[in-house]
Amino acid sequence: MGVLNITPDSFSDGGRWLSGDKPDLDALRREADAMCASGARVLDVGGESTRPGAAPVSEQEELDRVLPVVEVLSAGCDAIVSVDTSTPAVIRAAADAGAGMLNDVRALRRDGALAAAAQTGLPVCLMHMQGDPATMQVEPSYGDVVGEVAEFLDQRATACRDAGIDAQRILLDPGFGFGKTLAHNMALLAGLSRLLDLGFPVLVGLSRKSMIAKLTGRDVGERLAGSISLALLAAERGASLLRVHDVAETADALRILAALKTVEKE
Ligand code: 7PM
Repeated sequence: MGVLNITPDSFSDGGRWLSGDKPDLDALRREADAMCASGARVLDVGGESTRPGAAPVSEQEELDRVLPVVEVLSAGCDAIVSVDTSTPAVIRAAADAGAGMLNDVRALRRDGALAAAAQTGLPVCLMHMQGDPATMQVEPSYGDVVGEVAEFLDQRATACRDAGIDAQRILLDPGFGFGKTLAHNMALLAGLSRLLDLGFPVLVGLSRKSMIAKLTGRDVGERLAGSISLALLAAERGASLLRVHDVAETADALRILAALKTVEKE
C-alpha cells in the first residue's frame, strides 16, 4: 500500500501533493503510476493529518482534498484506492467516486461512520489508537499493550460484523505510533501473531515513523533503511498489507522474502 497524503503538514510528504490548497492531480497521477509500476496494489489517499497536534480539518476541506484524487486515481489505475478517513460524508462520497477500501485510524468510532462504511460494502481497515491525535503521544500507558490492542480490535471487528460488514472485508491494524511509546511499538511487532490469531488480515504502518528515529537517530528524510527493515520484519511475522512511502524499495525486500519462503516450503 503506497501512501499519498493530501495534506499541507504530514510529517514526511507534507504539502508535496498540493498546489495552493488544491491537490496537484498531475503530480499525483505520476506518483501513483510510479507506485503501481513498482508493485503497489493499494494506494492510500488521506486528507486529514493525524500528526500529534495537527489542526483539525473541516469536512468540506477533507472532501475537497480527497475526492478529486480518488476520482482521478480510481479511473486510470490498477491499484485499489483506499481512503484514509473517519468522516461519514467522506466515506460515502469516496465510495461513490470509486474508492475500493476504507482506512480509518479511529476504527469507525465516529458517529455515523460504521453505518456509512457498511452501506458502501467496501473492505475496511480498523486501526487502534490510544486517545486522539492531539494528545496521544503525551503519556501513552498500558498494562499489557498487545492484549489491550487485540481486545480493542476484536471488539471493533465485532461491531463491524454487527453493522453488516462481511468478515471477509475486515483488516486490523495495531496503529504503530498512535498513542504508543517505542517499547509499546516493539512489543506489538514482537506480538503480531496474537493479532493474527483474531483471524483477520493485518495491515501495518511503520514507514518513516518516529520509532525509527528513536532506534537509529535518523531524521525523517533518512529513514529508508529503518522503514524497509521494519516492513520486512512485519511481513515475515505475517502482516498482509504494508503501508509505505517507498514502494519500489519495499517491494524489492518483499521479493527477497518471497524467494526465501518458497525454498522453506520445499
Ligand atoms: C504523523 C503521524 C503524520 C502519523 C502521519 C502519520 C497509519 C495510517 C497513518 C497506520 C493505518 C503516517 C501516519 N498511519 N493508517 N495512517 N495505519 N491504517 O505515518 O499506521 O502516515 S498517518
